[in-house]
Amino acid sequence: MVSPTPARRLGLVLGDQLSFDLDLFKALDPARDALLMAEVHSEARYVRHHPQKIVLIFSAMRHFAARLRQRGWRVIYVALDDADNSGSIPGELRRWQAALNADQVHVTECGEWRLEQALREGGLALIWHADRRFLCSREQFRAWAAGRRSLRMEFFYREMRKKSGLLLEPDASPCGGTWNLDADNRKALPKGLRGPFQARFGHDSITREVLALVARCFSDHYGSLDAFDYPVTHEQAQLLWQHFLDFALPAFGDYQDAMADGEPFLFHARISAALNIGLLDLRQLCDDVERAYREKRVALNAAEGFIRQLIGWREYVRGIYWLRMPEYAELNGFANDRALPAFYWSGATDMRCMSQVIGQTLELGYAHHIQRLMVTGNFALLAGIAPKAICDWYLAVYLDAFDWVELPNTLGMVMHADGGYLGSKPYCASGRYIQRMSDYCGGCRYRVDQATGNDACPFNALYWHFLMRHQRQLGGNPRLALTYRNLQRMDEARREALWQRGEELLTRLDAGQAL
Ligand code: DLZ
Ligand code: SF4
Repeated sequence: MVSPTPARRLGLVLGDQLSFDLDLFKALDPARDALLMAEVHSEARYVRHHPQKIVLIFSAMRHFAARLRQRGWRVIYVALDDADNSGSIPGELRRWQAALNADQVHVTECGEWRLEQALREGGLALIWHADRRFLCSREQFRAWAAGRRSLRMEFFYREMRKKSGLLLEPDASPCGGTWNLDADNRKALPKGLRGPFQARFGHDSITREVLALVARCFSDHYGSLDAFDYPVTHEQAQLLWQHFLDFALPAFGDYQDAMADGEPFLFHARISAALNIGLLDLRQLCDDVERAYREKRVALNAAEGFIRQLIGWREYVRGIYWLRMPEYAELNGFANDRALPAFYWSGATDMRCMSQVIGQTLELGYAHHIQRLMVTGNFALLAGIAPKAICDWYLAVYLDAFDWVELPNTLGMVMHADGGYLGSKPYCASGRYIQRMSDYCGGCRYRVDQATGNDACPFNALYWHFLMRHQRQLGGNPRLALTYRNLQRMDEARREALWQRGEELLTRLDAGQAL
């Protein structure tokens, strides 16, 4: 008797899961199972993603589907404009499960609580696989966090160094005798020093087709398509990575926090989007950087600074996200309710630092961490923007932004809206910080050395206004003790003038005026 052909199983591969190492590929069999990849309006529109982000994901998905087919997989690829496209991931999964009569549906943990919830409630029994592209699983983080009073990144980071064995001496002590060289990552840029030339990637026929599709379907989204030059395959991502190792990593350590006019990248790797969608592998990156240090091609502050971002901060924020969602997204510790100023979508402001960072964001879908934290983020914090509004902005405009990484960074680190759960003090700063770490102020219509008057840098009065209006919450924070002492030492007239200038700036924002 001939046994019946087993029913086909179906595996879902999302647009940020483009890795050949997914467990799902090991659980399924190319000879009889099928994979589903789908371009859907709901994912592209739940915030108005930068058009280049949609191009990156669709083009990388199409390239990955082709590679999977070359490896013998049957891939059902649903393009955005396919006639029967239901428009959502759960919808496509239901449609294809029924069409194939699949008896099992396999999925990998999602990067976003929202989508994972939609899949869990989507009416199908699913077989879930862990996302092993991270060093620390959700469960391991939960176990680390359990019973701790304070979840400081520094202690988590040390655990990850020990777990990975990265940058350790044979006796398991940290290379160089100290775990964290953050203090050696803050040099201001010497005048005239520029970042290296950029690795740029041209468009093949797949990317050209996607560019046309996105231009047609997402003309209502903010951001330009013109400069799209990002890697869309694993091979291209490797070239971008190699370029960083050769040309930028040696200076990355010193100038990690520096900013300069007309220099969107400086010595940053620009690999975060490729890493977050699966085109690069975390362990390989860390091993390559460690090797560069051991072979004396780069200094320890560069190697440690880079590895800390990857196995420290990046893994830590992911852990926090899955520990605290969904209520984390609702936190609003300062009860902010101000709308996002329109210039976040245009760059049309006289504040040079803001117009530079927003301008490059709209042009490239990129800004580096200090630009995000200390310019656009700092302004949103000082101006009391509603956390949801600024979080959605970051999620939309950056090519590398997915909720698991964007939300804790913005809501927690930038906005301090979680009441200090993630950071022990808000990263509030006056124009002086921006002046020290950049050359933006030289080309600005505002005077960074003034805090009151029409020409005064808006960051200055807003900084003091922020501290005054939240004195009840922040006044007892030991890390702000010196700052509050300085405020106390000011004479009353000065404090009043700063408050009034802050009020005037906020009133102008509320009236929809640019600054
Ligand atoms: C960001 C994104 C976009 C724009 N489009 C798609 C898509 O059409 N299909 C898809 O599978 N994934 C897309 N993504 C990535 C998903 O939004 C991402 O998987 C979730 O946000 C979870 O991280
Ligand atoms: Fe930014 Fe103020 Fe400097 Fe102008 S003066 S660039 S607004 S920090």
